[in-house]
Amino acid sequence: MQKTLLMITILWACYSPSSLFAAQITLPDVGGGSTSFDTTHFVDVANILDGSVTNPNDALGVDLDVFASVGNPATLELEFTDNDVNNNPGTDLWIYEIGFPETFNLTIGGTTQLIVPVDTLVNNSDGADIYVAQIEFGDFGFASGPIGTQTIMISNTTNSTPDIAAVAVPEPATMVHMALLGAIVLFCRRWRR
Ligand SMILES: [Ca+2]
Ligand SMILES: [Ca+2]
Ligand SMILES: [Ca+2]
Ligand SMILES: [Ca+2]
Repeated sequence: MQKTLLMITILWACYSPSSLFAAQITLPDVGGGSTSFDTTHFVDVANILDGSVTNPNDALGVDLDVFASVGNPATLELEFTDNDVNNNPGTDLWIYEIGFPETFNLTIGGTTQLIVPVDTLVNNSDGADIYVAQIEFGDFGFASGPIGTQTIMISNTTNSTPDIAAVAVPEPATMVHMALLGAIVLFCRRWRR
C-alpha cells in the first residue's frame, strides 16, 4: 500500500512538476510578462505613521483590485514578518501601483528615494492600469544578503495619491526551486529506467 502511494506520488511529481508551485501567486511583470511569488513573500503588516491612508491593509496580500491610497501628506509603514528580506541578485522589492502612475518616496534603512512605477501593460479586473516599481536594495546602499530591516516606509509629499495594491519580495527561492525541479527531473529519469 505504501509502495503504491509512493509510486503514485512519484508519477505525480514526474508528470506534474508545476504543481510543486501550488503555493505561488503569479502577478504581472513590466512589459507584459509575469512573475511568481510565494504567498509568504508578500508584506504582512501595515501601519499608518502619519496623515491619512485609506484602506492600508489593501497593500497586503495579492489582490490588485483593491489598494491603499496614500494621502497628501501621509506615510504608510509596511513590515515583513514571516519572510526574510535580502539583497538578492536582481531586484528585491516589487511595489504594485494602480490606475494613474503616481510617484512616491520610499524609505528603507534611513535612505529615501523617489520611486516611479513602470507600466506592466496589464489591467486589473476593474480595467485600471497596473504599474510596478521594481526596487534594487543595492541602490539603497545595502550589501548582498540580509538588509537588516523588515520595514519599509512609503510616503507621499506630492499632489497625487499613490494606490499601493501589493508589496512583495520576488522569489528569493528561485534558485532553490530550479535546483529542486532539476533534481526531480533527474530522479524521474532514473526511476523510469
Ligand atoms: Ca510575508
Ligand atoms: Ca538585488
Ligand atoms: Ca495610481
Ligand atoms: Ca491589494
